[in-house]
Amino acid sequence: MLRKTTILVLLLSLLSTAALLANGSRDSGTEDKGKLVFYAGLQEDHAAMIAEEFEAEFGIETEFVRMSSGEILARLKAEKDNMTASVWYGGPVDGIVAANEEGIIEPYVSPEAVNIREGFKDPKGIWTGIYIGYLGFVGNRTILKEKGLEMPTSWADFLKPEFNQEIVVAHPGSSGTAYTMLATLVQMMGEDEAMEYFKKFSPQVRQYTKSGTAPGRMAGLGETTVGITFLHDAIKYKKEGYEDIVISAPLEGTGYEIGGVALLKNGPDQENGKKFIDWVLTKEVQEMGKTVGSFQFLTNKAAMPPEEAMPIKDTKLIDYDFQWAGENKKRLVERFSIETSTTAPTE
Ligand code: S7P
Repeated sequence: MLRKTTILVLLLSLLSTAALLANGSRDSGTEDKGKLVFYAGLQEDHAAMIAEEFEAEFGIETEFVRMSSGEILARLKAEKDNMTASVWYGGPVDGIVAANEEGIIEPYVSPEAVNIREGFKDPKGIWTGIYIGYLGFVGNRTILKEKGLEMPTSWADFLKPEFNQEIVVAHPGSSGTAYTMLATLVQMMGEDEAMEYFKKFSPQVRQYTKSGTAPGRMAGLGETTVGITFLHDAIKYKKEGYEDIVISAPLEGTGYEIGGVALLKNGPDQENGKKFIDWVLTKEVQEMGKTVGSFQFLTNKAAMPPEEAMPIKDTKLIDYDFQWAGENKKRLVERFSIETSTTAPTE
């Protein structure tokens, strides 16, 4: 009898271990694990997938708000004394450096940061890189052909008379993508020369959008002839079926983003925020991006870059200074807006 009971107990414990393994480490408990709110600077579908997966993994109720980088910064400044979110997730790290200048970032060196490639993390833990994206050009093949235009392959091409009112680009006052463009040209040309460039460039622009992802979609829909965007976003839209999309990268060289994650100062759920940061730095979570069409290069040493990014891997990049770009963001955006007599759209 005793032997039978022992065997039964053993069997039951084996079964429950097997059930646990089958579930992975997914949380199935009922204990209250608190909440997490993050502000997302990357694409909405990417943020939604990550929020859902994090909640399923840890049993922590997770919410996010997707905004462009400039909007996140403005919102954090307004909420500084009464923070709603604990984490800034995604978007170029220039924005996080600018937020740190305002005293909004809590330094956090995640134990996972050892697995992030050198040069793609701040040594003091102000930000840690999660992906890398290259800035470039997008166009609509049919419209270019109809208008007898060549796809631009240099920054100088945008100043040609034939591109007058044919360009869509985001405004650096709202968009992290567009600020990457502004800081790139200032680093390549020097500030005064870059501002002269933008004074000539701006009348060529048909529309300034709020987000830097819009020009790619608009080129796909035939709503613009050409635009400036992160190349992985153009690749995403092409893969989603906008087959008329063509891309190119400037021959003189181009800037790039390190998309980052950071802990916010005085956030309401700091421990959950740290757990989230540790988790999003892992190889497995970085590799989830491609399942929703996020084709950036990855920062985790063990992570496999998406195959879709391979055609742009040899893009000529400048030695972009993220610290300088973040520290000078406020001033450069103000000067850009004055020199071009433009403001960031709110819609
Ligand atoms: O998630 C795609 C992605 O291109 O979106 C961000 C991009 O800058 C759009 O944000 P803005 O609206 O601020 O321009 C990038 O960080 C990211 O790679």
